[in-house]
Amino acid sequence: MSAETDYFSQFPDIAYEGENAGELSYRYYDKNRVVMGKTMEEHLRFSVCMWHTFCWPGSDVFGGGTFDRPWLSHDVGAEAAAMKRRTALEFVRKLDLPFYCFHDVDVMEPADNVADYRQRFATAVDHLEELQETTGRRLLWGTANLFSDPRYAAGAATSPDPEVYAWAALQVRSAMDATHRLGGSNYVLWGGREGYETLLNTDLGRELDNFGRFLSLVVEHKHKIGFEGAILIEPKPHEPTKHQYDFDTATVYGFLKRYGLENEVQVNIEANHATLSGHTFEHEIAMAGALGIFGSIDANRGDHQNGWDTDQFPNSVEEMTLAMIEIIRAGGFKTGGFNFDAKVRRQSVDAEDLLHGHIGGVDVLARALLNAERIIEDGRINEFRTSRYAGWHGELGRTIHESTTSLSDIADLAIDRDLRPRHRSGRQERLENLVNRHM
Ligand code: XLS
Ligand code: NI
Ligand code: NI
Repeated sequence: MSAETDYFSQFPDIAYEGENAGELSYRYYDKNRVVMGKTMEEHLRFSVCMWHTFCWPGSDVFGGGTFDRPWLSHDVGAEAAAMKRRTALEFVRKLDLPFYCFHDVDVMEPADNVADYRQRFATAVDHLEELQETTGRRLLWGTANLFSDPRYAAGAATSPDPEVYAWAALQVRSAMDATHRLGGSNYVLWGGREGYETLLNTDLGRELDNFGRFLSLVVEHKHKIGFEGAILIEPKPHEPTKHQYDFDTATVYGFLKRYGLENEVQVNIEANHATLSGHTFEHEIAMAGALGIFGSIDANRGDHQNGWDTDQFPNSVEEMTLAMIEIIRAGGFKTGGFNFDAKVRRQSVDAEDLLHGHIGGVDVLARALLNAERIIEDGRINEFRTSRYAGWHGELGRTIHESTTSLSDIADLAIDRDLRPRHRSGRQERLENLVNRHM
């Protein structure tokens, strides 16, 4: 191994060590342990993201990069890009996690024209194919970055300029073809610039139609190339754009319905995006489950005092347990998984910090899964929930749903029977106590 791939070589391979686990090992994530009929590895399907962990230099809006990573300090040429790819896949192997995720531009050196873009991305994909083979890692999802380049300042699929739209089509076709070739399980679209800054210059109806057209073309391309993974939209209400069209799961569902895509596209729910849209993380999962569009998760957390996407590693066992219960209620992951769309803090400049971030996230989610298993096996919460709706199995409940029943029929039933519904406790405190007993 050359010196450049030695970035993590001073650290051991990370493994499950149980109760007496050292800090650089897993205390709860025992990938082969069977939980509710599946191994932890199959339940959680962990993935490392390229962008925060290998591309972001530790910059913020007030200052430049703080990280001294060898592949970042080089001129960002072909060699640095190759070093980044090698280091990344080796890191995922070292953590013994199955998957990684990338944007097209994360894995290649920059390109500002069509020919360079195509050639450089193709080289990167050849290399990734080789690296997947040698490290035994797989691709959870691929995506195209349609937000960093200045050409996308006014949007990509919602840009007023059709030339920008066509560039976006080039990137998305390339990234979809690459994802397919690399055996990816999903393809993601996050529309960070698909929205507006001011309505004074925005034709909202036209932008939505252009966006709907784009997504229809993506779905058509998926079928054309025979890609069997899921197409996922990642909702976010704002940031970087003032208002983003994919505001939250319910909004995305309405959009999919309007363009006839609700059976073709699912959602990739990010914890911090859920909270930015004024929901809990588990609300977004439950909503996706109820609408039949639950796909995958970007695991992270926000900060309770800050109103932006801080993308920190998840560390609240309680919050993740509540989310895990909803994931299991939604049927668990099929093609999706837990992608760590999370970054270490700007002061966490060492290689070791990247390990602590990921190990912590993995263990918190593993612990949440074990808590969820106990809560579900205890059964009292689900039993209460079921009994709360028991009336819908009775005569009145069934009559309401019969297709021949009218609003007047139901109103007359209320009159004839002189209905006086009894108030019943929702038992919230009891249920919350039951959850806490299993933490
Ligand atoms: C940004 C998004 C982004 C997507 C991929 O807020 O989370 O990282 O996951 O484009
Ligand atoms: Ni994300
Ligand atoms: Ni995000």
